[in-house]
Amino acid sequence: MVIFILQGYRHRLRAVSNSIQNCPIIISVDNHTLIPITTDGMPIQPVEVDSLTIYGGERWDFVVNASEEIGTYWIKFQGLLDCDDRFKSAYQVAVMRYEGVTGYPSDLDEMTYDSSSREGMNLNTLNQAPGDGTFLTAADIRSIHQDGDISRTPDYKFWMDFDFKDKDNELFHNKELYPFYSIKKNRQVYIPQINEISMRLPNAPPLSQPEDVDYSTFCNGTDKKNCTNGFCYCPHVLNVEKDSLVELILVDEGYVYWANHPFHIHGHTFSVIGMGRLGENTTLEKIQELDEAGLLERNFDHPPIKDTVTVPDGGYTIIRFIAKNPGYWLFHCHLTFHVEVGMGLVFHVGDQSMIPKVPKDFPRCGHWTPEPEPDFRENLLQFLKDQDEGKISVNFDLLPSNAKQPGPSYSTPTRRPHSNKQSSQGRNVASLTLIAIVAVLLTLV
Ligand SMILES: [Cu+2]
Repeated sequence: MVIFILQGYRHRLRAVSNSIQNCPIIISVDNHTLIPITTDGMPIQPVEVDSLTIYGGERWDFVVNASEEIGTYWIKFQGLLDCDDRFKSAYQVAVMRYEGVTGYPSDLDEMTYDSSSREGMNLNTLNQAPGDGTFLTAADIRSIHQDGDISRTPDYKFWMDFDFKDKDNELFHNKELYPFYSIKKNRQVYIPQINEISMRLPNAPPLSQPEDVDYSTFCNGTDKKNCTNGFCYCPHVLNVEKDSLVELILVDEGYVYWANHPFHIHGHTFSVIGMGRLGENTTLEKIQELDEAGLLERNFDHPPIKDTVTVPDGGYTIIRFIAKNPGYWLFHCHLTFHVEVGMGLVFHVGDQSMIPKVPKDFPRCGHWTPEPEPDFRENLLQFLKDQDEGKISVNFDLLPSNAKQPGPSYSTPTRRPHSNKQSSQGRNVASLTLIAIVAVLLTLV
């Protein structure tokens, strides 16, 4: 891809990350700085940086001044975590070309993973707390606007802690046939949960068919439902009154994997008022102790207004929003596998009287449970027996891996204190999706 620019002009670009995997991306342009001016569509006070890290679900607009010598320059995208040089060494490039010249900045074959980023000040740095000024986190930037009165005592304060859990969940580990600790470590599927709950969709859509919904199944962190063998699987719904002020303290305990979860809200924006990191891992209790001691700092001076934010692994992010929009709104990790298996919840804002009725003949839907295969258990046991005896060979790796270091895709998990269960490394990432779409919105600002 080639983006054409005019010397002496400012150019506004928009980066959108639809990264569905654990793959933040550092964006930079050789010899040029970036001046981010919006995040998730909301204007911010401009800052000049050398690179910008973008997470799944985020959008950033930034300005590039075409103030260098007329020529061609690489726009670089360097993947982190599952995309970094431990696993995939994933990077991409595009070309920024001044009007009046042709060609490329260098031979593409000379580009390497290591050369696909730019030194210097990075904004939205991965797994860091606001620090010493050599980088900037999302919490360090300042909004142009103030999003209402968010500094008063919140009407609701929700703690949300999350990590990957070694549960026998019904989605991946049948507790009788192939429980978590009975299979090879690199086949164990840790499940990312919020407050030890995997979000399950309700039996009918509450927005359009409220009369069909079984509200008795709804659950939350203190009232868990449908729990089997420690695995809770229920519609995780938090009720808040319209126009109330809601505070969320997101805690990534970070014991399993060195991962990163970008959290995204629907129907609202939130102010990012705090961020911190205690180390490679932490606990909910530790963060709560800090809060009780008044040590969780909150910034109310033009905090950035966003709808997607990262949480440092082993740390926390504090956000507040005013629940202005009645309805049922998803709040979830933006990584596809994580939200698919239940790393999300729903804010129910207001009550049903505030939600308009659906049009006549609006399509209806609900649970559909297929008839179980009559001999499923027997067939599966026979399959496993045949596999054990070498009669069947099964390759679980769906796609070949180009990893320098074959095997699990995440870094080695650390062990939780007092746990006598051994942690395991994770699943292979079968394929890499590194999607960063950069579109020139306004060539001339
Ligand atoms: Cu996640």
